[in-house]
This record gives sequence, structure tokens and C-alpha cells, in this order.
Amino acid sequence: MSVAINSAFEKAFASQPDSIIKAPGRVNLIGEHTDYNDGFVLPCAIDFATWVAIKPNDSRKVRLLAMDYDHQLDSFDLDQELLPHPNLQWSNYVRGVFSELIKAGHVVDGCDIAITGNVPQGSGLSSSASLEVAIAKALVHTFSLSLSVAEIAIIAQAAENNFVGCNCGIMDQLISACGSSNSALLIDCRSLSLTPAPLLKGHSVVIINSNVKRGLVDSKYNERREQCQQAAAHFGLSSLRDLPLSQFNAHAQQLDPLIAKRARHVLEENQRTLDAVEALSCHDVARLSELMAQSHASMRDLFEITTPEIDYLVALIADFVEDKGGARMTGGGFGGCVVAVVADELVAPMIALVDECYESKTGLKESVYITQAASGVKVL
Ligand code: GAF
Repeated sequence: MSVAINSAFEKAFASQPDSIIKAPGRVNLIGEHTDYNDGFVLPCAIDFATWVAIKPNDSRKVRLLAMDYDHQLDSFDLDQELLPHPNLQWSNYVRGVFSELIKAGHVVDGCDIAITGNVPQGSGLSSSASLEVAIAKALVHTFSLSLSVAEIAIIAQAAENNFVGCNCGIMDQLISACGSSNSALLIDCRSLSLTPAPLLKGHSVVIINSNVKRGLVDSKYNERREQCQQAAAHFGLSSLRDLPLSQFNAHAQQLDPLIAKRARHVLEENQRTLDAVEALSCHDVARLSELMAQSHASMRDLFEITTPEIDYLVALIADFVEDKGGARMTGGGFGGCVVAVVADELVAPMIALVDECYESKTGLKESVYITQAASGVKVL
């Protein structure tokens, strides 16, 4: 990838880049739609990433090359008001990061940037977060800005919230910035504390992309977030994190039934995430399998963010692996991927089963990625 980005950079900007930065995508093992409720998540960074090549250009102009978008070019002037591009969505992730850094008082200058990557896009594996984090780290490195990795993640999240219009939480950007090889990380999304949770020996993390297209995702995502806020507000709280399950259970019937379902998912999913960390630390695969199944059922029935194709995939895999692994939808939902944690000897037959059944049942062909836990953003 480094060779390709170097030569594309040279062709577009007639010089070699100074640095190349790599930021990974992520898969979330459990803890879905809990991050913006100040709750717990358990993601790991994956070995699919976005690469950014950068060099200052002694001007106030930023020039961008998107290798994976037919080598489209964009540029903007740092002395003018930075606005979202009306058509080039990929550029808005970059513009957003510049805008948020400047807003926070950091001094950046003109530069040339080439971008490429292999995180499957629109699949719930955080291709956007990896782009935002790669750009933020590239600017921190190039202009010697003083930001911690957590601050890089916060700037990247703000870019997505304010420039792209998705009110996402902090999980994707934080794991892309801080990922650790061989471990998932338990993230407390309130304190941003990170606790490594080593992955199971003798087991693989397999991602099955349903290839269900995720249409209108941002509006449905933002709606879920508002519903959670509504539930918290009913109890006079700013976040569901502060609502004990027992208190919710005692008063749930006062809530609109739909809002109550959303809140129940978040409250129970937080506990499942903590329980999953415990199961990993005891190498209790059967318990992990049970928790992943409960998490999926909750996303399907309470939070209502799965699709029939994904429900089918999860049921197919869960029936096959029984208590030797677990499966659930991963990410924001409405399409995207299933994550399975499976005993190594079951990986090949599981993939063969999915290959045999999924397309004939749904008319869609899956893509399968076997991944390792990867480390977070780095300058190569
Ligand atoms: C998306 C968001 F970007 C994350 O912040 C998180 O809420 C996730 O959906 C659901 O857990 O990936």
C-alpha cells in the first residue's frame, strides 16, 4: 500500500510525501449503541486500514487526492471559511478534521494529502473513523501539534458530528486511535479509560459482510440517539449510564413503549459488555456465546437495527457453532457485518456453510474477512 500511495502522491503533486500514516478500522465484539450513552463497548482495531500520505506545500492551500474515488481531487483555502463540500462526501471527513482542529485553536498550514484504504466502506467497520483519525494524526505529526491520542479521537468524532452530520459516539475514533494488537479494549465511554481484554487463544475473529446496503443510516442512527436521550430525560438524567436497571424496571411503564425498548437495550447491553469481559478473562466461550446471542436479539427486537439478511446469518452461524463461539451484528446497524468469535477448527466449515446457504437464501453474496486485533494509528 505504501508503494502505491507514494507513487500516486508523486503523480498528483510532483513530489514525494514526507510521511505516511496508517489508521485501522474496527470491529465491535459487544456493546452496541452504548457509547453515546456514556456506557461500555468492547471493540478491537482490525488489520484493514486507511493510509494517508502528507507533505506541507508552503502555502495556505490544502490539496487532496482520493485514490479510491477514481483519483478525484479537491482543494480548499485555509484563509477562507471552511465549509462542507456539496458533492464530495469523502472530502468532508478531511475538511471536518481541519475545521475542528482550527476551532480548537491548533495551527495548521497548507499541505498535500493522498488517501487510500482497504476498510470495506459502508459496512459498519469504521472506514470513516479510520480516515478521520489518519488525517488528524497526519496533521498532528506534520505540524507538531500537541494532542494526545484521546484528543485526536475527540477531534475526529467532532468532525463526523459537525461536518458529516452523523451524531456518532466516540467508540470508532477511539479504537482506531488506541487499538492494541492481540486485545480487544473495554472502553468506558464516560471516562475514556481503556482496559485490554485479550482475545481467546485457539479462536478467530471472523467478520462476515452481509453486503446489505446501508441506506439513510445517519438519520436512523440519529433518531436512535434522540430516543435514548428522551428516555434519560424522563428520569431527569443527562445520560442512560446513570440509570440503574432496577429503577428503570420500576418505572418503565410510564415511558412510551418504543422509548422503553430503546432504553432497555442500552441498559442491558452495558451489563452484557462487562459480563463479556469477564467471560473472556475466564476463557468461558459458552458464556461469551450466550452474551453475543442476547446482544443480537436485543438489537433485533428492542433497538430494531438489524435486517432480515443479518438475522439469518447470525442464526445460521450460531446454530452451527453452538457453544464453541458466538455471533452477532456489529456496528451501527441497518446492514453491514456480523462478527463471529469461533474455535479455529470451526472457521473453515463455518465459512463453507455460509457460502452454501447465504446467497441462495437472500440473493446477496457475502464477503468474509478473518482478522487479527491490530494496533492503533501510527506514522509508518
Ligand atoms: C457507529 C457509531 F459511529 C459508533 O459511535 C457507535 O455508536 C456504533 O455505531 C454503534 O455501537 O459505528
